[in-house]
Order: sequence, then structure tokens, then C-alpha cells
Amino acid sequence: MATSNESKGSGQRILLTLALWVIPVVAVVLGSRQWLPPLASEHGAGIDFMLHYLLITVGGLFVIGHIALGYFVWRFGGQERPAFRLPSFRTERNWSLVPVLVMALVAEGGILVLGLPVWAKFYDTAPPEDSVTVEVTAEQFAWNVRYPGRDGQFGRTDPKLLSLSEPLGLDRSDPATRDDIVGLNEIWAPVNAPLHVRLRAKDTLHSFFLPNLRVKQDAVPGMTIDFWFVPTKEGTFELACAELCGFGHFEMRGLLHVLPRDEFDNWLREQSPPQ
Ligand SMILES: [Cu+2]
Repeated sequence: MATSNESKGSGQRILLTLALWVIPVVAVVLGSRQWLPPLASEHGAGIDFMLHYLLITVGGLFVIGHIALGYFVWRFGGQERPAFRLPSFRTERNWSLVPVLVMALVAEGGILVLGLPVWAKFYDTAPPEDSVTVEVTAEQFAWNVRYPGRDGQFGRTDPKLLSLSEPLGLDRSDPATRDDIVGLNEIWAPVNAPLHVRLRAKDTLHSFFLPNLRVKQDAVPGMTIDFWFVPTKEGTFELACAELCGFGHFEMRGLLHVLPRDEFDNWLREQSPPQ
């Protein structure tokens, strides 16, 4: 009787140990497959590097933790009565503190060392002189897109002028407005040149998300948020709203067209003919 109970107990122990060892390994192997959309921007390589660093280090700690847990189940799980030796206060403190510090150093330290320079380049540097500037105004549920046109200056806008036919509240009496190029849900940009986005919102929070370009920035009513990035691949990429902004949030889909420089210049000329 005792023998069959014992063997049943040891069977469960081995199963539990195997589960503790196999599940995290399978999870990490599955998780480390290629799951990011193909990269299409310059700074995105730094973001991808940081994500992979975190996956490897945190995934490694996860596996090591489970191997230790499985070992304890396998080694001590068969004891009739749970028994333990009370460790000294110092031992217990060290075994608690050291893993916490190591994990903080590996994960947070890695983010600071690898991530901060990418962040700083994205946010703390002014757009280069040769940037193409585009103003994107998010609203429920669309992206209003505006280029300054030939004069390189955006015309004046005024919230008092907002109407269905004037979704940006453009002041048509301002001479700088005349050559502004206004569009909806489509952004055009030259490849390998900085694109400077001036992001605004009309009604509520939205988030300007270009997954392929590793760009995600909240749009906040009352603020104009400037950032820039360099698209490195020609093609058409999805622009999504990454902030649940209302019932039509799912249809707030735009496109970014990245063109060779001459094609972009042609497009710009067609949109803004000389006056
Ligand atoms: Cu939105």
C-alpha cells in the first residue's frame, strides 16, 4: 500500500518537475520567433535590438527560475513531512536581495544603456534642415494630413473656423494657406530622408502608430508634438491608431507611402502647382 502511494507520489513529482522545465523553454522558443513586422526605419534597429535584448535576458531569467523551482520539487517533493532548516537572517536577506539587484541591473540597466540613446535621438534632437515636414491632425476617426506647399509655411488655422468642409479650420485669407496641400489618411514621404511630423489632435487622445517604422506617439488635444524619423524602405505601410479613441477606432487606418526622391518631388509638384 505504502509502496503504491509512494510511486504515485513520485510520478506526480516527476510530471510536475518536467512541466516546470518544459513549459518555460517552449514559451521562450515560441516567443523568440520572428514576430515584429519587417523593419523600415533607421532608428528602428535600436528599438528592435532593445526588444531582443530584453527577450533574451528576461527569458533567460525566467528559464533559470523555473529550472531551480523544478529542481526543488524533484529533490524535496517526496518527503513525508515538509521540513526546512531556518536559515540565518543574513542568508535569507542576501538570497532575496541579490537576485532582485541582478534582475534590476540586467533589465533596467539594459534599457537605460541601450534604450536611452534611441529615445534621445528620437525626441531630443531637432529635425534636420533637409526634413520633409508634414502636419498630421488626428480626429475621430481619421488622419488629416497637411504639407506646407511651395512656400514651406503652414497657413494659419483657427478653431473658430472649424466646420465639416473645413476640418482643419484653415484661414483661407492667409496667403500662406493658398499652397498648403491637404489630404486625408495618406502620407507621402521620400525614402532615406528625414520626415518631420507635427502631430496634433482635435478631439481626444489618439496614437500615431507605424508598426513597420517602430514609431508610436500619442496625439494630445491642445499640443503640437514634433518628432522625426527616417524611412529606409520604399513601399506602402500601415498607419494605425493605437489609442482606443471611440466606437470607430478600428477604422482609423491610414497609409504611409514611401517613394523614391524624384517620384516624391513629382508628387509634390503636382499637388502644389506654381501660382
Ligand atoms: Cu484614434
